[in-house]
Amino acid sequence: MSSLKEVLRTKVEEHRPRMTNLLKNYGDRKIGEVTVSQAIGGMRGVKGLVTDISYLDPYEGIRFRGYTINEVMEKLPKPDGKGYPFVEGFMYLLLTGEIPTKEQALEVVEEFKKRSYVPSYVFDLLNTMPKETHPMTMFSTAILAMQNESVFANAYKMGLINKFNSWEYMYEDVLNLISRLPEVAAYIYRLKYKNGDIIKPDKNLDFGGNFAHMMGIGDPYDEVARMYFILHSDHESGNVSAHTTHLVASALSDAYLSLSAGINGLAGPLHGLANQEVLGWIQNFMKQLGGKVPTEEKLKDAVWDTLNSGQVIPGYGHAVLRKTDPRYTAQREYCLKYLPNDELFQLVSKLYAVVPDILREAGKAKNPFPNVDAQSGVIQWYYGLKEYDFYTVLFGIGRSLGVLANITWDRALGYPIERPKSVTTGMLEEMVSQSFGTTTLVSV
Ligand code: HAX
Repeated sequence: MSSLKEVLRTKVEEHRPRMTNLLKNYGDRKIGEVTVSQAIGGMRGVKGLVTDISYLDPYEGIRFRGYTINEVMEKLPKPDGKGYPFVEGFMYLLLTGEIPTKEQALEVVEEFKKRSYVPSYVFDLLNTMPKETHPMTMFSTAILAMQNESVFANAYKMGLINKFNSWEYMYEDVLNLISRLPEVAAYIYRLKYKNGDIIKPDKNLDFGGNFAHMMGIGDPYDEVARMYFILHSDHESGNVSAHTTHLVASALSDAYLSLSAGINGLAGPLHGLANQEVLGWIQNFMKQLGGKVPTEEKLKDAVWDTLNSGQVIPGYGHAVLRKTDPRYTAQREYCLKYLPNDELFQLVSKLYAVVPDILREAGKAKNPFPNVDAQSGVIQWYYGLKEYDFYTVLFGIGRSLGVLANITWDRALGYPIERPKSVTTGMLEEMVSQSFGTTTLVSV
């Protein structure tokens, strides 16, 4: 066994008294208020979740365990001769808050390999699904099917779970599940787009390297995979995929049930599916222009046409961020270094030059800047992964790292079942009329 679990155990034991102290001595202290527009408007900005895995500042962007994207990429150990860190070492950081040594990262690499067996019934199930099924549906179905393997569910059935040890069973499921995801995802890809010509895993490779190998894409796609999974891993806990995973886990559902639900949320076009939407949208207006690279004027027309038809510009805007997403910037920097002359990259760059001003002029979006999804398809396309409805599955592998680290800690800290309170529209009307000392509401 790697030292990861023992380090995590120490961290959990150190952290528990902090939570107990807050609850016991400061439980009634207010940390915010909820307005009518927040109650109606998707709880935007309501502080009602606690996580230490990552924090999203509206102007700075994401920090993982306190480290910026650049710091993570720089500080974490890397495979020999490679520029991006081991995904396994990054998982060590998410779980423990500590940068692992190379030796510790390699221990987790071995741990993942030992756990990576995918039961054959998962492949049988995928084989029987209709060919046109969306790959995110296949991915979520495969994860759900593996619930049969849950160590947590089995221990629960046997009456072995209590408040103190439940995180250890969750941890087992989390590591097993993550280590299987690359093979499941690559299988879906090859089954759906490469006539079922499946490539077996190579036990000599790390998470990113093995994924690239099973996808059948040569170097440096292993580097792209490592970068991509790390960038997409976590975005604090209020986004749809993270919150859904946390919510489902709060009912003591195991990691398989919880992650499958979170992946379904990621599959929505306003969330993770936006990365495929960006490519679809670009291809669509390229087709309308007879395949020609559009001029800036034509691009502006296409953006306005989309807005005027009541649709959103995919890859732009964000519920929390108020600047260009640093995950966008990290991928843009990769493109500037390795594929500066790529036609699609240049087109996406041109969009970056025109969309923010148009969104500002349109006057609705609070954040006119690009998010992670505006750029992520470019790199995939360049390395030959042109089946863009698969892009959200890549996002899903990355996102699993963050949300599964979160639910391990949820169990360790004994977070209870989540159950916010709802009110009726009539109650809201009553509350606002009382607060203005009148029973007459403004008529509409
Ligand atoms: N294009 C057009 N209009 C947009 C917009 C965009 N990219 N972003 C926001 N708006 C509009 C909203 O639709 C909303 O309009 P209404 O008042 O008519 O409903 C208004 O601007 C205010 O929205 P907001 O407060 O700025 O944004 P929200 O917090 O409500 O929503 C979204 C955030 C990311 C969902 C939104 O910006 C959007 O739809 N963007 C396009 C889809 C996208 O790229 N999603 C991926 C986001 C990142 C992510 O989660 N990846 O997984």
